[in-house]
Amino acid sequence: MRRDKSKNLFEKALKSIPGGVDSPVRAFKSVGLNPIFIEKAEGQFIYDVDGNKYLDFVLTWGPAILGHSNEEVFREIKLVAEKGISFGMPSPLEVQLAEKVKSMLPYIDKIRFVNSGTEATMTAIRLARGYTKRDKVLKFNGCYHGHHDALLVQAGSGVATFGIPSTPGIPEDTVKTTLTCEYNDLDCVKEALKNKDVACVIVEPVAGNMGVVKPEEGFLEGLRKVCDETGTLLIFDEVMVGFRIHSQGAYGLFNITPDLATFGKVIGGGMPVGAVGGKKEIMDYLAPEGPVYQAGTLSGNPVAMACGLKTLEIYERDNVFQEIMNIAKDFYAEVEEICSKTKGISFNYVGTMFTLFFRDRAPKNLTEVNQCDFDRFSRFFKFMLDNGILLPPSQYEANFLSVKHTKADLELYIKLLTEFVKKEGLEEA
Ligand code: HOZ
Repeated sequence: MRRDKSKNLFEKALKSIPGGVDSPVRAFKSVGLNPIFIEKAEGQFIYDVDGNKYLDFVLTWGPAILGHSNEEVFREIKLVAEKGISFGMPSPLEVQLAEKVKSMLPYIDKIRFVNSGTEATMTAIRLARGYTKRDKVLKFNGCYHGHHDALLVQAGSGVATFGIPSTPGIPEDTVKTTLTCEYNDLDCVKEALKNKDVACVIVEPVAGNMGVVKPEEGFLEGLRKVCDETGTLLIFDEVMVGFRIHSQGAYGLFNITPDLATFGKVIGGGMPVGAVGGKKEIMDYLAPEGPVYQAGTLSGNPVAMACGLKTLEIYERDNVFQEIMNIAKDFYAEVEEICSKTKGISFNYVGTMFTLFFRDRAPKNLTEVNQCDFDRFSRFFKFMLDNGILLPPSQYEANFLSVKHTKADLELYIKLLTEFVKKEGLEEA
């Protein structure tokens, strides 16, 4: 497979863009390759500038749950864009998207739209601090909540991929108020909250940014209970998992109601949309109703709102979550079967997200993810890429499925995984 045009573009990009990419996770640096530059994406496939076609498990890092370039969504975007692409004033579409999300997630009384997942979690943290009049926040190692100062501590995603323990540029004083616990360690949380001075616990209810790591039985329930006992707000960060682990997210899957939830990715259908939503009495603390300030010129942008709204309408109408699960069921069972017969591989999946870990047992926290065989992951990534499958280029990331992925597509993944296992001599004797 030749990738000369990508290589040339990357060389050019390096001269004018730091690291040649606009987000570190796109660099294939940790797997020892150059990034591919993309020409177009359709359905379950993505095409690079050299004309190579890949079955896509990155799906723009989650949003493309309908597959790429859905025609109905495109038509809607075009119709809306023809009336103007930004007003800086309220438009009917943001009300419609708010109502749509509320109808799908009944625990949300009010929702504020922003432009990214980072903005959503930043707003949620400020709101929690303003509402509780407490400064400290608690997050979990390996969870990634975007790149704002307060939460870029022991973070997953690119921060873990590139082994960056703490980022220059974030003042010591800022992170003094950020407490961290290992994922699934409820005792650590109880200890941290006992002085009743923590504003909020923010958690990915299923972690996706250290690969898919599941909450152990009782963990989320325990968080809810200890938060209630100590007056701490519980924030579910659903930027990655929203609409992907269940059609009603963590609320639907675990029957636990957070005080606030943050969204991104699927909610914008591929356009820059984030959101924070939750209980009325907390949400009304946001300006102009309340004293906590948050703003954005492009927030609620009509084209982005139209894209998110149409995506969610199709998602609901076509029972997209269930459709994906119908196809994924056998695939997950087959991958589990392969893992049970091999050494050095394990598998975690929840809903439409999965990660294959190069470690004997599926990890339950960041310490365990850090024990994976990263060289083997790099070889796996390259092997799959050379055979026409694009995976996220890091062990610390989740793979995503769309409604366009077919049984045959997933069989190709299984076939290649089986070949890789043989090649690496991983079969159990
Ligand atoms: N949050 C995304 C997956 N971990 C990555 C987005 C990015 O950093 O570009």
